[in-house]
Amino acid sequence: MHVLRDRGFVHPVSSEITPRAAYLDRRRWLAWAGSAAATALPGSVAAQGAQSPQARPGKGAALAAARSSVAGALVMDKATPYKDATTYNNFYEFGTDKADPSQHAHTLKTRPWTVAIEGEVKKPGTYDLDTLLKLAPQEERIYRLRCVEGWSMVIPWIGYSLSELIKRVEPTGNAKFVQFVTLADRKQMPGLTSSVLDWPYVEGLRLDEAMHPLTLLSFGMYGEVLPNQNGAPLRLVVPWKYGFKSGKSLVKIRFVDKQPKTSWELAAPSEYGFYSNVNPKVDHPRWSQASERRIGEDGLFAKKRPTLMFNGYEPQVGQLYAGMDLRRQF
Ligand SMILES: Nc1nc2c(c(=O)[nH]1)N[C@H]1C(S)=C(S)[C@@H](COP(=O)(O)O)O[C@H]1N2
Ligand SMILES: [Mo]
Repeated sequence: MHVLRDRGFVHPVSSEITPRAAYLDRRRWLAWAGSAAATALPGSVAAQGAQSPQARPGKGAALAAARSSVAGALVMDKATPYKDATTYNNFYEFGTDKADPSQHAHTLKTRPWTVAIEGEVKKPGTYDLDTLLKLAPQEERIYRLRCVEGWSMVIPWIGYSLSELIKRVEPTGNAKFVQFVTLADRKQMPGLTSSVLDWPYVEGLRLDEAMHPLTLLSFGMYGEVLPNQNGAPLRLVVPWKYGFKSGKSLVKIRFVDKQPKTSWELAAPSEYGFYSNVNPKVDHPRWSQASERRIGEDGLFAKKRPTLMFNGYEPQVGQLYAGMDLRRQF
């Protein structure tokens, strides 16, 4: 992708201004790029609006990516500062405090790494990280991620649609759901001594949710490979769902015919359902879900911003839930 730079003002190349959906995204991206220039990254599409190249924000290896053209993949909100995105985390395998993952996840060994593909597929097997990294072109996508705790972030993720992998392993007609299993190794993960969740941490999606182009298999963020605390070496990012549907450090993807259990459902079935769609109209049993605090931007005492249906991705994903009672199937 190319943009022309003229004294810091960014123009789209006219030949790129099609199709319409991509154009709309690009306009929003340009607005975003302008506001994000201060934290932009060379080699990353987030950098293309920058007036002067800056060092990548972290210490991870660079991961090249092209700007995504998937509809809805580039939100216009200002990106969360890298520091906040990498020090305010939920990764219970390393402890339940927000600062625990950044302090303890250095013990996670992310290579060698394999992901097992099992169940209702014609091509099951064990896929090596290097194979997965090259399976499809890496794209940068600027997604909102909202946690059910009432905070949100905007992160320039790198990865490709999970559908790219799913298509290659050829689900059978019996595959109706996909279960995601994440690493559970006591030697690497001090949080596993706690019984706060059942280990390994598991998540699930309906096959059509898993196939949606916005469902991202992510390997990086902010122009680099994922930091350990954010789910290295690969994780899921499902932008219209609460953060807890986005499993980190995946080791197994299983195609099944029945709705699989998820760790949060098992831990608190009255609070966390299978679907976990962001729905500002349905309160969590213990608090409202109508608003959120943007990490790094909205101070503790600032007015919260309203939470959007499906986290703002309703135009892209609302159809997946047409006819469902979202109060009952929460
Ligand atoms: N394996 C694993 N994945 C996980 C979690 C976890 O505890 N373990 N927490 C989830 C929750 S509650 C959220 S909000 C997001 C947080 O992702 P982030 O720290 O990269 O922002 O990861 C999700 N994925
Ligand atoms: Mo969360």
